[in-house]
Amino acid sequence: MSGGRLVVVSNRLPLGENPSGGLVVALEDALKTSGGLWIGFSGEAAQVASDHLVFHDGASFGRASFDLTQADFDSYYLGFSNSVLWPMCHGRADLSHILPEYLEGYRRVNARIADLMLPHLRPDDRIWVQDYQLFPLAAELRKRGVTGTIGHFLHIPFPGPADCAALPNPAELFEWLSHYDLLGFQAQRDLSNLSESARQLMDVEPLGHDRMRLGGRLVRLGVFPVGIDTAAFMQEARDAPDEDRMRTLTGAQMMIGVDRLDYSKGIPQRFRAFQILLENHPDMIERIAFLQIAPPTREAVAAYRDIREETEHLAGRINGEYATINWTPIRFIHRSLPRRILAGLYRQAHIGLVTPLADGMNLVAKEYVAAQNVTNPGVLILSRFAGAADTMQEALVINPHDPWELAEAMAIAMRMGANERRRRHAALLRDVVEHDVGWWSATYLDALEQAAAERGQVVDV
Ligand code: GDG
Repeated sequence: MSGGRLVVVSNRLPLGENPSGGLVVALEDALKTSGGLWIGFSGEAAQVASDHLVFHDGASFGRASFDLTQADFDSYYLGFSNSVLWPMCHGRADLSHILPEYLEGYRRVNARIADLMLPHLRPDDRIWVQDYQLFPLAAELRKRGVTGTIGHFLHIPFPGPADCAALPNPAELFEWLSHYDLLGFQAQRDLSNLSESARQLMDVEPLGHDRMRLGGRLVRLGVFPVGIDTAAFMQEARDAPDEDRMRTLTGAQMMIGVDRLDYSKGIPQRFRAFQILLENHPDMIERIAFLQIAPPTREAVAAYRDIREETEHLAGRINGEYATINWTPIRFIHRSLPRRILAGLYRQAHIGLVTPLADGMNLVAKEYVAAQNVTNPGVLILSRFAGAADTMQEALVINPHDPWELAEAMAIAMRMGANERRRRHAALLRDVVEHDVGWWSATYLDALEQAAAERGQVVDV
């Protein structure tokens, strides 16, 4: 980055000594070389919200956290972020739960974050805001006199006109967005949804394919598909415990799913498809073992308790019907496993099952590919509704709503010969290696720099 300091703001601050994880790895260099700062929620509930940021040592860049009261956490995070925005962005307006105090809390927390940031900002900072929890942050900073370059990246899908219209405040959403210089999305689909929603709800016409005038301000738009730390994950999978252990344990080929237990991930749909596979292809009985790892998430929200019940019930029913003395069709682990164990499991799995009904990108698809043994790789089954499907066409790309199609894809994957598996995997791996998380952040930051250079100039549009 040629300009000023990079300031990243995200809902959660990566804490602990030597923080790792995809985003940290991607942003560390830019933060380190620019003397940058990362700001986010500490994860701690406070009795009384404090009036300053808390700084943390132990990383190669500056880190500063804010706390939240339980009431703020409930309304801003569980409430407006995850009971209103999340369902609308994933095409599930029917699961939303709109309460006026959620929106108030969301506005209040974003305003407070702006207040806390203000004393630490410099005029030439490049501020990069992450995700849907912080849409109003640029508007709040502008109100407080911040005139520098601010970008946003949305990790989840952007809603189309029908879902935008289901929000309690569609016009306010566009007002929030208008204060960014650059809006980044995972996939072309999201950029198109933004343009179409703005056109239908706000009567705004896009300026070409990558600019829009919102509220009198010029906003640049771009698609930046996020990746993983591919080289590190490949290494982790190679170093993982012995490949044959799992197979001798189960005596069957493994099919794996790894998802937070979220209704957007299509877990019940894949269980139903698996049942159809066993029904239509009885030769698969005792030959395929489905391992679903689904750590709990947002359990205080009712829709998440419902999905847990539905999933456990289905797994129990299918196991009751098909299990033999020697074989359990579905193993469902409702806990988080250590990353290196996960890497080893991906590598041992003959099928990686990634079937969200809607997903910004889906990093599990990329991790599964990176973890494979290149001489005997497994097969990725991928939902066409994951952002990842845009670039991962050599997977078996399926419609997750159609359990018959999905069951057939499982049968095809089970029978696929080594040559075809290698050919498909090589193409997928090329994409995952080339477009890793470092590529993602560098591409976004270049675009933000470009936006900074163009600001102040009269742009001919
Ligand atoms: C959002 C968007 C977008 C899962 N279980 C365990 C575990 N995981 C890790 C996976 C993967 C990550 O969590 C999940 O990432 P996804 O991309 O699949 O999904 P979201 O959490 O919904 O993320 C998504 C992403 O942001 C990035 O922009 O791709 O579309 O929804 O890395 O491996 N990790 C460990 N144990 C588990 O049990 N250690």
